[in-house]
Amino acid sequence: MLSTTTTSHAYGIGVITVIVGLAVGIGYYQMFYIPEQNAKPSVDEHVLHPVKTTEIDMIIGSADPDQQDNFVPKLVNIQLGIDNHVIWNNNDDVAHTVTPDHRAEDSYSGEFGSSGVVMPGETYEFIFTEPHEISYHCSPHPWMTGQLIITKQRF
Ligand SMILES: [Cu+2]
Repeated sequence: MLSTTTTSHAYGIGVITVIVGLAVGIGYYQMFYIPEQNAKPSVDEHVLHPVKTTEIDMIIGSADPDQQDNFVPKLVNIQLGIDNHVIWNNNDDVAHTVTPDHRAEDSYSGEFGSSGVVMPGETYEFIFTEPHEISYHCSPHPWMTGQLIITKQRF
């Protein structure tokens, strides 16, 4: 009689353990796994960590409308998985912005463009994960313009 009670008691604990385990598992799935899946599209590791960066300089004197060069290089061809991590360096002594002519959004990295000004000596960077064609400018100095053409790897 005593041994029967012990066995059924142990069985009860086993059932409760399984139920609690399932509840924790489902809870984890709903709270963490699903939101993470929905939050960001899965992007190839080579695209998230390309072998090279693309550097664009805002050269000294860019705020002068008579100066021809400002964003250097002006037109950049970028390949996903190669050099799609783009860094703008403000080498000028004036604050500039990186502002798209038309709203541009990357489904992984979000909205393209510096949120405020890029101060002298500072940088703005963005990782493109999808093909885009983007024309951009500097908000306070609209004669400063540049263009990015982002394409899939060609080979
Ligand atoms: Cu500027």
